[in-house]
Amino acid sequence: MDFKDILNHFFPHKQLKEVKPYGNGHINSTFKVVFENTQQEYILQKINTSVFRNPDELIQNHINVQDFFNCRINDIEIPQLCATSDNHFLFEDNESNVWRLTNFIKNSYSIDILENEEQAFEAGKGFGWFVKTCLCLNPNDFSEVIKDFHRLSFRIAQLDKVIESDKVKRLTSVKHLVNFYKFREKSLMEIEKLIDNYEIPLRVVHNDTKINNLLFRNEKAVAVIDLDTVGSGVIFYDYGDAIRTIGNTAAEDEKNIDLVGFNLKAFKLFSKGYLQQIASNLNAKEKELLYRAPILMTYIMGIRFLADYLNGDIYYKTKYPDHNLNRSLVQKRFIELLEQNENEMKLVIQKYL
Ligand code: ADP
Ligand code: GN1
Ligand code: MG
Repeated sequence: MDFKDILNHFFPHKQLKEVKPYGNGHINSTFKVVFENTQQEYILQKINTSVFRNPDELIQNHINVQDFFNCRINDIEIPQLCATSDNHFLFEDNESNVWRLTNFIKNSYSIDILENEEQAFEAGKGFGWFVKTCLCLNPNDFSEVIKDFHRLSFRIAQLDKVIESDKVKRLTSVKHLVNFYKFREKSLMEIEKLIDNYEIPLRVVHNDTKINNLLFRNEKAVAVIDLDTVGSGVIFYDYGDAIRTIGNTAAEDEKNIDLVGFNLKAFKLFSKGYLQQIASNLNAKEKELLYRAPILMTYIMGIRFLADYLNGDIYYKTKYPDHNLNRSLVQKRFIELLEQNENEMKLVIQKYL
């Protein structure tokens, strides 16, 4: 089935002008769509159904957020789902591909790496606004689209399993990296215990706050996108995962490890923007331990990239054989830098709480 047929199910009367691959997401296939004689552009996505096995649940989660947000006046947007002419938000083609269409946020762009520190403040404001707006939503109303998505014990077990099978015989070459991660697993598991005891509360959070899931216009945050994983989680997931990319001077997959640095100014500005939105709603435990969130999330992503590498690169999109390995090495280096900056991070967070 071609794009024209697919889009015809959403807009039977519009004439297609252009469809082109767009963005740098690791999961779905994303296209920008332009029709003739209309200013409004669209984002068409083929949902990765190996990752999201139940796309209906993912759409329902998006609708939960969209319906609630649309009853309010917001200065930041989220993407709006477009319905097909028979009133569905998903279209399944005759090859069982599942498609979704949303509005393209006008004149917006995403970045994969911070270009200036003001963007860190804007990102903090954007992601902080998102989680603040979700405070009234009930996590139990959201489906868990990927089971145990940020559950550390699950990610560790997943890594252990691929180490055990060493399916593509890559283990010997990454022993040092495995040891690095193994050395830290016990202390990070303390956070999971606090989540399980409800000392760190479950809220509706975004769950995928890397910098390219936020859109800018004229250097201002204008939209929070990629709502595929929105739902139950803890504040640490969003705050920590955002610092993982915003606080890093290098790209997530930088090959030259010497370029990986901790951008303290960006860390401060992100924290300021984020905590201005949400600080007054955090409990004492969240405030006390927020400084550990960046290490936790960088660790989780680091072992997920490593597990995918050992498993033959089946989950994330990769562009070359060692792509997942490089991603994991960058996370390792960034964890070391976060560890060195732990005291400074604590002070910054205290200041903005
Ligand atoms: P993935 O789940 O694969 O990460 P995303 O939903 O994050 O897919 O989309 C990939 C990229 O496409 C984003 O990083 C962003 O650059 C762009 N994008 C996605 N949705 C929109 C939108 N509604 N308006 C403008 N750009 C978008
Ligand atoms: C994926 O979809 P995308 O590219 O925004 C992944 C995140 C990882 C991220 C690492 C559903 O995010 O969990 O943090 O890659 N999303 C899913 O770059 O697995
Ligand atoms: Mg994305």
